[in-house]
Amino acid sequence: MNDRAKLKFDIFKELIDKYLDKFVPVIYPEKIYESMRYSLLAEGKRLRPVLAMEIATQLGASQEEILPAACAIEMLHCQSLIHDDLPCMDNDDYRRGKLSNHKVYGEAIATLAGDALLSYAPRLIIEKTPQIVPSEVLLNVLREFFIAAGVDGIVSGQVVDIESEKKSISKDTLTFLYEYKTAKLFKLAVRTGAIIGRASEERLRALTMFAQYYGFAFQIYDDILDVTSTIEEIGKTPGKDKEKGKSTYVSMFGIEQAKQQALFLCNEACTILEDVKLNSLILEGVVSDISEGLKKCS
Ligand code: GRG
Repeated sequence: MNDRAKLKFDIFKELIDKYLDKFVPVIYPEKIYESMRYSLLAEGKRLRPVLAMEIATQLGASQEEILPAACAIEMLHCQSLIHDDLPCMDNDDYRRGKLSNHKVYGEAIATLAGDALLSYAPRLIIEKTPQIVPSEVLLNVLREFFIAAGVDGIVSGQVVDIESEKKSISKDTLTFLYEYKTAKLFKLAVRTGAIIGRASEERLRALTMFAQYYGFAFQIYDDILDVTSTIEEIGKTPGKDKEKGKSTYVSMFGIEQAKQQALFLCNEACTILEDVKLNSLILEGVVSDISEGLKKCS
């Protein structure tokens, strides 16, 4: 990402961090709020809320209109990470460069922290979005949120992920997995930004396709990093996919082919961006971060 894009990205990220901090206070019973804050305020990239903010504001919405929904998306993402790390799921000890939530607060509180974030998020959209956003727009945003959070979204992605462990799966199943586990939240982010920014149907469709390509490239890159990186670089334990017998693009096709596929997907994402004419340095930047990162992997 170039310097101008990075500067804007960091400004949005700072706003999102400030907002998240403000909206999850520590009150009685402190333990649950502390556990929510422990994961939520940890050093995440904030990619999804920044994408939502960038799209909404490039389309003419104000930052105030999109901030609550952008933060709600980060809360949902954070919930999925907390639950994903639990011993009954992927059993990971590290996340975002720190011990995972259940390692610090125990499994019961970590599970409840995830649940609490999941129900806090839509409340934030309803209660904090300014009134200039019409109710029908808000309802649409909430509908997108519940689709992505539910059985038509990351829940089914996680189910197929678990059921695919230590099995040889088809390419169609792998595609389902990437789409539901990862691309759905990027689609939620871009669609939320587009809906709040009152995008045309045509733009909404194009941005959804962008998120599909970007989400797939992102997951393939994440799989490659699992094999090629250190814990310091990715903030979580590397080598987990192999240890758990996960089917990934890397395990099915090898690093080189996975890399080529991810680069192809980045190119497709860029082509859509040209057509969509949003002139967004951030959207171009997040794609180039993956393609540049891929070129350095071996
Ligand atoms: C919604 C009830 C409910 C359940 C969730 C656990 C679960 C079901 C889904 C897990 C989905 C999951 C963890 C997908 C992995 C996606 C992925 C590669 C996440 C890493 O994203 P980054 O790199 O993380 O953006 P940071 O920490 O930077 O935000």
